[in-house]
Amino acid sequence: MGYVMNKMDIVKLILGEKRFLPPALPSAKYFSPSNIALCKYWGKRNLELNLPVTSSLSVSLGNKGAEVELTVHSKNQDTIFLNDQKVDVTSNFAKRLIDFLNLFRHYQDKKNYFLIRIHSTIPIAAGLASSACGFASVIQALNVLFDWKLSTDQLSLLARLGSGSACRSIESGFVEWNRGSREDGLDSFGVKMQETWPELCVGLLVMSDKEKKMASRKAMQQTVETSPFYFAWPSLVEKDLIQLKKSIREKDFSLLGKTAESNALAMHATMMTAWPPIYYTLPETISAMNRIWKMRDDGLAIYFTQDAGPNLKCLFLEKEISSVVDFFPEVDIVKPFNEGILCISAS
Ligand code: 2P0
Repeated sequence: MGYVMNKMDIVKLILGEKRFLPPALPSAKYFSPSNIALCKYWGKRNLELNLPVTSSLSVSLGNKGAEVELTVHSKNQDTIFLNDQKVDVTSNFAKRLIDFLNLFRHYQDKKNYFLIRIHSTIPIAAGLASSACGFASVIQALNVLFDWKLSTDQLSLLARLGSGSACRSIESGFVEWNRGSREDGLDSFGVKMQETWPELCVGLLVMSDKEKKMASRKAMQQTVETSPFYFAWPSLVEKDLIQLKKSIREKDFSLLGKTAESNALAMHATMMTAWPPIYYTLPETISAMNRIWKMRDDGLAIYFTQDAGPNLKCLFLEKEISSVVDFFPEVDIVKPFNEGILCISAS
């Protein structure tokens, strides 16, 4: 077998000599939005580089995301604060972040450690893509701090090394992550779609903000290796991506909603048939699904999607906001394309 590339090889390819630059500023801060996949990323063809089996397509969540501030400090290790609480550097959360930062400490023999302040406007690890916006913000802040002047494609590619879905949080709006076909993954990054949809709303229904039972990276691998239905996933995604892009182009909301909802349910079907089985769905999730299906039967155009957690994200148009709030008073509504009112909290 030939040489298999690792993350550091990719960083060297992208940054080249720039990786030895000293910090251009004492500190840098960047906010990246979370993103919700309408067609999911579920399964990797390369575990080390987070290269996906299929392409995926997401919409970003306005001002729901993470702001990361990196300050160069003289200590001999990183210090991390999450929402003003100090994080134990031996925790899994800290380890993933430090491992990622280790890829970029070439200046003066890895001596540049950071004070890292993360402010998240979403519950961490509740299936609301917190790692995606976190890694996207870290790479963006590093780019500013070291004045690397990377392109959005390069930033997306490097964010992917932290967490696959982070490559879809470099840009806002609809973003397609092209799977690419190269072994080094240099053609696998998020690309912003030009189309916007100002009336589109995403309603967050949080059933639980507890840390999830199984990390998605383990869950997707277990699914790929053991589900007898995983073989059907790649061709289903191909069809769903065509339908989603058509729905966005033609502003066909029912096609968008139906495709996103069935794609999420199909992803969960592959997990449920993995061994050991993986169920993120709670009784409260099922009950919310039933209410959404009933609302739809009664003529309201509302659909949902679900990620690696029990929470649902409803999809509907602006004209339905008051009906949705009547049914779900606790809903948190995001308008991804409305820069003026990014977020309406109904509760
Ligand atoms: C997605 N998810 O497309 C899918 C749907 C969860 C369900 O991307 O291992 O945290 O870091 O690449 O990006 C969550 O997976 O996984 C995810 P890694 P990541 O949004």
